[in-house]
Amino acid sequence: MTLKNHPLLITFEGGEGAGKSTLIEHLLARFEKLNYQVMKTREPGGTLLGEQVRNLLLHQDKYPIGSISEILLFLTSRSQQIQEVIKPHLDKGYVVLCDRYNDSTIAYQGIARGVGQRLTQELCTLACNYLEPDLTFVLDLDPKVGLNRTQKMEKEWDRLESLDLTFHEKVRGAYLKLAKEKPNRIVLIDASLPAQAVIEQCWQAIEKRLLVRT
Ligand code: T5A
Repeated sequence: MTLKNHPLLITFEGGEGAGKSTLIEHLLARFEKLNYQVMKTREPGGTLLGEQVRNLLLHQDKYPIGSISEILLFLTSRSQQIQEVIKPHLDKGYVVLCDRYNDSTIAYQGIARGVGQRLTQELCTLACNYLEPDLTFVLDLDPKVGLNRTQKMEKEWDRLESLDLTFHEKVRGAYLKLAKEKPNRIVLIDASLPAQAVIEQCWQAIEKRLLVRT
């Protein structure tokens, strides 16, 4: 099997506990088994600066963060990560699997927080210098189920996870809207299915769109 277009940027989106990290681990192993150069990264984070920004954004409650400041901090992490990690790997022909990207900013800040979809999209475009994913999976899940999954992991909820259910329902609605608007790039996946079924659906979509049998 070979890649039709190579290098590739594949992004993974969805609400809290939708199963992105689990899915990425499995897809990474599949690409490796087929001898592709593949790497995974996450947003916010992925660089020293990005991990500092992640701590500022998610793991503190000492000071408020306004919605525009919040967007600019997420985009600081992304811009740095593109420059330091994503672009250099794409230039070397890697498949890059990225846990969250611009659709997170548009869904969480642009739509759910109410900053505005268009303005947020423009800021994202500026920060990522027009680098769009080749393929995006949106893992769709009832936020009650997703938050319940993260609770079971016994990790401390971060600043955004701790927002009320109405916020997380808006995030879900935002992702559904984006999936409708960008059907060529975004594949909507039912994340309430068992993990193995989610993995298989995503792998099939990758094969269909990006791989050809030789
Ligand atoms: N954010 C981020 C913004 O507001 N704007 C932005 O621009 C960006 C980039 C990131 C936070 O920042 C926000 C969004 C987030 O609030 P994070 O810690 O990276 O914070 O949080 P998440 O990305 O949401 O990561 P989670 O770990 O919470 O969720 P995942 O990765 O989607 O889920 P995963 O794989 O860890 O699975 C959770 C649990 O469910 C199980 C797993 O085993 C695990 O226990 N599971 C399943 N169980 C049943 N069925 C399945 N299909 C399952 N798949 C996994």
